[in-house]
Amino acid sequence: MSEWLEDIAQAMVADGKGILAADESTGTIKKRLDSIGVASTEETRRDYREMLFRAEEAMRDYVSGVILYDETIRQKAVDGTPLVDIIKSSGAVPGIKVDQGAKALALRPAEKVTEGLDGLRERLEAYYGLGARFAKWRAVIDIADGIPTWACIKANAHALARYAALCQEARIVPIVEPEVLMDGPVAAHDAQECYKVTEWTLNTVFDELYEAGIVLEGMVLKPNMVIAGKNAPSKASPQEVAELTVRCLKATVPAAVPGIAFLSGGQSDQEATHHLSLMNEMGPHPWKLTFSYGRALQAAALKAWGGKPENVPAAQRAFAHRARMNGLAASGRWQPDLEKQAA
Ligand code: 5MM
Repeated sequence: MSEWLEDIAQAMVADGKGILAADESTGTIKKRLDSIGVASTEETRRDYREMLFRAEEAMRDYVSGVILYDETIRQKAVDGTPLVDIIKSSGAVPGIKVDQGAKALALRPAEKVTEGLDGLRERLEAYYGLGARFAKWRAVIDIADGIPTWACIKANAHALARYAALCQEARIVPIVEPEVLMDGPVAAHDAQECYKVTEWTLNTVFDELYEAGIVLEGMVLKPNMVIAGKNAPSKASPQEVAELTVRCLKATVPAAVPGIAFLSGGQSDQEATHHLSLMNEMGPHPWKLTFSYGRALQAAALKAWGGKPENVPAAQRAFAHRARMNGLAASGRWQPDLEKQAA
């Protein structure tokens, strides 16, 4: 594979494919495994992720890249093959989460800033040696009374730009992920409020990326969709979510960015697929629009697996189905009937 940042970024948003976000930190993956009654150990985390990465059809046809966690990028499958090699042999690009989590922002206890810049240059060099060709850093912006503040948006955007510059220096494509939360502690905002905050955030992020000298052709943006909070009194329709999101992105994301890979953020599997498909139906757009889902790509497979080796084929089928639905959505060709046919 080409080692040029621009070529890697293009491969990450290849037609009909998207990114599998499998970079749950130890605390998050524990919650996921708890939900199916499986203890979170190094071995069960490996078994679960090996099941996903060995899902041949899903990985070969619909997954362009996989975001890994530090533990996973160093792990070997049961037969001794490095998990990274399994990903590469499917044709997908291995990537790595390099942020060290969203921590309380000093003097602004209701808000967070993502940490992890100290020592990042050295960590990126090591991850490159382990096979990572892209990285991910997630900033979280919450909406509630009086927040977000400019201080929070500015601090997070600045950190994203410093991270992105270090990545590009290390020949690693940065996924820039500023997430305006739909499932924060309050989450009672409507889609219009989400629009305003997302627009403010993305404008600030692209200002900072410009000042840091980022090559826009060699990055991928991973934003939230413009959507109401989970406790909002009224939800926006799928068509409204798609229209608001495309309008917001057109107003803020330069055309030089090759692709936008959405996070699912707490949407149901089908909602996340439906929204993506509607947005692509409205194309052509200046950039590719695809998925970088965690929960919305894994939930069905996790449930079908249940920690039992005999369930691996069923879990892989569930993963392949979800990946195919999202692959179709990435080219605006998903229809609700396709879900029923599979059921
Ligand atoms: C897979 O989850 C990622 C890591 O989360 P933690 O650092 O909290 O463990 C997360 O960043 C994820 O990549 C994005 O939120 C997208 O996942 P969803 O589930 O929102 O599509």
